[in-house]
Amino acid sequence: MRDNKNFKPFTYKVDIKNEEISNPDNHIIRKLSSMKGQYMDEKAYEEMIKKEDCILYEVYEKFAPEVEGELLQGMSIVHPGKVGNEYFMTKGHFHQILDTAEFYYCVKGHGYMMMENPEGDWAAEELLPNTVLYVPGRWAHRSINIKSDEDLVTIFAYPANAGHDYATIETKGFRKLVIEENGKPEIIDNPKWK
Ligand code: PAN
Ligand code: ZN
Repeated sequence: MRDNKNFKPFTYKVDIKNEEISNPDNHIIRKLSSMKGQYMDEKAYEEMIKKEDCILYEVYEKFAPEVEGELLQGMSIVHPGKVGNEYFMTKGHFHQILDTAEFYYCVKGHGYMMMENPEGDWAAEELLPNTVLYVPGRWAHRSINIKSDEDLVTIFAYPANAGHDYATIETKGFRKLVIEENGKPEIIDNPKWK
């Protein structure tokens, strides 16, 4: 949808227990194979994918016209698990229109949002139920599930015309990673960061 002249108000239900929103316009399923080269431990990645191309995370979207001023919304679900000692996480991205922000509301689970901007700053904010996270414009963002037995579920909204730049993160990675060390999450430098 490229214009919003005939777009009408709407409501939808968020089902936290079943991790669904009503009548989604899109359901994205991201598997291990879509994350090649993104995890630190490449050997662990290869061994895992040989066994099963498992689902890492899912996104339900509610569309809005892709014009300035509209908001695209949805639910993001990162499943529990690790590749080596690095937790399951989303690909992460900058918005194509860099100066566009995003609102996140965590409804279930425990995790981190890893963020960084082109100016060289980074930030990791903890996500717990009822935490609201504001990702300002210019900040790349990636959700990371640090629980071993529960999904990390968030509701998000961002400008519908923002677009996604995945390529920058795919090539450079994030400056920091969240891994498990002695049973606890630790933030470390990404040895492969360019
Ligand atoms: C979210 C993300 C969602 C999945 O809707 O798209 O959590 O993460 P990736 O897009 O990095 O695979 C968002 O930030 N949209 O802009
Ligand atoms: Zn985003």
